[in-house]
Amino acid sequence: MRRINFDILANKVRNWGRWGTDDNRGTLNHIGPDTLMRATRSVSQGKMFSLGMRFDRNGPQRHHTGRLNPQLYMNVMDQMFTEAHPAARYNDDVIHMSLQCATQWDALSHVHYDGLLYNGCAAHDALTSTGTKCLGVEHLASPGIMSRGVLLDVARLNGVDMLPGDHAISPDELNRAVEQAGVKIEVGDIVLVRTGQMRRFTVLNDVEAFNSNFPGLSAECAEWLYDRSAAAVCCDNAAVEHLGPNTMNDEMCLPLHMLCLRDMGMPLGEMFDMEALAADCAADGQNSFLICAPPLGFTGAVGSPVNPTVLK
Ligand code: UVW
Repeated sequence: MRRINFDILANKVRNWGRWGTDDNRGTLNHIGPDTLMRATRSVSQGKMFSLGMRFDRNGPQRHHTGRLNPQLYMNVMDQMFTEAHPAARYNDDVIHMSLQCATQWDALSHVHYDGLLYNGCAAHDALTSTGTKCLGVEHLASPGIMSRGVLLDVARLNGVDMLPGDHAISPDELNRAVEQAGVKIEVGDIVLVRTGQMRRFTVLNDVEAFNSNFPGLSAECAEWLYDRSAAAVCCDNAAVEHLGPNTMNDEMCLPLHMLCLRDMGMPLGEMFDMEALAADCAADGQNSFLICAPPLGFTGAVGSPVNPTVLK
């Protein structure tokens, strides 16, 4: 298929070489001391929120997709340390899971096209069965991901609990959500977009609906994020972007993934549960806060689970 609009957009947002030829952190480089100090100034109330889902066998993955909900096994139970102290015992556990199964970061190596990943890294050199040699999630884990976060509650903007599955969020809608939030997006901010999709899983308990059609960002939002020098974007759905029955027929499959991860170098935060935070923001009118969401440093992994923590 010929690519015209996609390639124009990709050329506009491409950050290759901007932070050096061996850069692995992409737009997280926008987070400097000024951004972090601004983040601390958004903390004034001592309220804390977790945006992480539970990690267990009843997670949002369906069996046929190849992604596995966490399977936890106790491999050591009620074990004695030493016969000298029989009363002192310990327990250990093991987990088998897809790193992408619940609240998680996509590393910059998660997707690619035309044989190249972010910063021009060649897929055939980088990708191996034991992990990626470049752009692994370990580079996002150190020194971590922390910044000022801004909640853009697009569901609330539209006066609904959940946007319908065919809703593709436009850049203009993001502008209106920024106006509603009363905050200007500044260099290095992490943008959190709420669609209400998480409720299809946590409230309606409907795994099919949660995974079928996602309200989410349209591909054009990549340029919006680029223009504002955002550090990352997170959403309460499983792909950040809008996915519906027709979206795979576009010029590019998963266009926002390709533009953000591969061209811009922007990590995507998926399945962030923003419900409690959004209710609080609607109540107190404060839509900016400190967010701390470091992935785990799995060497060579293309993503990582995370338990994002917000402090207001
Ligand atoms: C894919 O399905 C490729 O991506 P994600 O899990 O990031 O939505």
